[in-house]
Amino acid sequence: MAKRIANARRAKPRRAARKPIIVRHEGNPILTAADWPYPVNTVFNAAAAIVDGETVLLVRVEDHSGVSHLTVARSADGVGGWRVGPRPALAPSPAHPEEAWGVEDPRLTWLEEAGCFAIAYTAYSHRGPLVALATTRDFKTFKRLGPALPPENKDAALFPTTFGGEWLMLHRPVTGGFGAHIWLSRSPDLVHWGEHELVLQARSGPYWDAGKIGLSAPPLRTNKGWLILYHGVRNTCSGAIYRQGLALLDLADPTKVLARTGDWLFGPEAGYERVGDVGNVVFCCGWTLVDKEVRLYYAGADSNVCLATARLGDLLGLLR
Ligand code: M1P
Repeated sequence: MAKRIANARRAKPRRAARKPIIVRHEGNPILTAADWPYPVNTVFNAAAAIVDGETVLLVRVEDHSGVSHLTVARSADGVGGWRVGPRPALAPSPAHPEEAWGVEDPRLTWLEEAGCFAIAYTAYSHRGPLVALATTRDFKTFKRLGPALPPENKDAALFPTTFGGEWLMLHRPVTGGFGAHIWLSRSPDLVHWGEHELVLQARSGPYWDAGKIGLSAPPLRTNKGWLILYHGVRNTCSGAIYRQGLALLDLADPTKVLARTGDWLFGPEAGYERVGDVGNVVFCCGWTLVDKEVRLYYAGADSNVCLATARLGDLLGLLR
């Protein structure tokens, strides 16, 4: 008895469990095919923006032929009460053969100087996936700017401002045998793109982002730098695992990487992230910043739209 009391005295007080940085919404997934006003296979990989105080998602929708289009969903609080458009907002156009197999994975950026949103999306066809651009002011009418970067290229988003009179775009070309990394290109007019530079490389060896990487949500301006969310892929003997990580780019020169997380920020854990059309995937195309809270709209297993939140300060804290 005396020995047990002595042991109890020596026992150190337990540390309080550390709060998770990423908090998944308890109602996840927040949107599924069942919420769609017309028959679809899956809804996933949504771009996000705050428009007139509402959250607007431009959701990738895969129909029952396997081809994707984009549909608008709006919510007053960004969490529930979603109003889904009755028909596709941006669907493959016969005038754009590069979209013949689908319009996929949009990223939205408000272009302050142009007074419109830019949508960078994957146009998919027998020619291969490429980066295409469109603009909109009201999410009802869209102006296509056409292919910006040739195949194979995906996972693109613009910065919201010009740098020395040029627009900058991050994107992910795939090079046969040399990997898939994040590059930056410049344009005077959103149509002609050049001065391509490598920004962030996939790691190698056992790392979570060794298989390939790609930009997730568009760059988010903070007082520490451009916050970058990117996906990393690890190829395993039972398939790929898609996880999300962070990097910080210099505000004045976004080709300079200031910091990058060693560990992934979050990866597939919940059932709706583990199981679906493509299991073990968390894939994010959009986030919003509301009162220092970052809201990540991501897809689980290529089959739904989910929400997770994080304090901006906590995310930046990972990049010190
Ligand atoms: O299945 C996971 C994702 O795979 C592709 O992403 P990436 O080319 O960046 O590896 C895309 O098909 C994407 O839509 C999909 O969610």
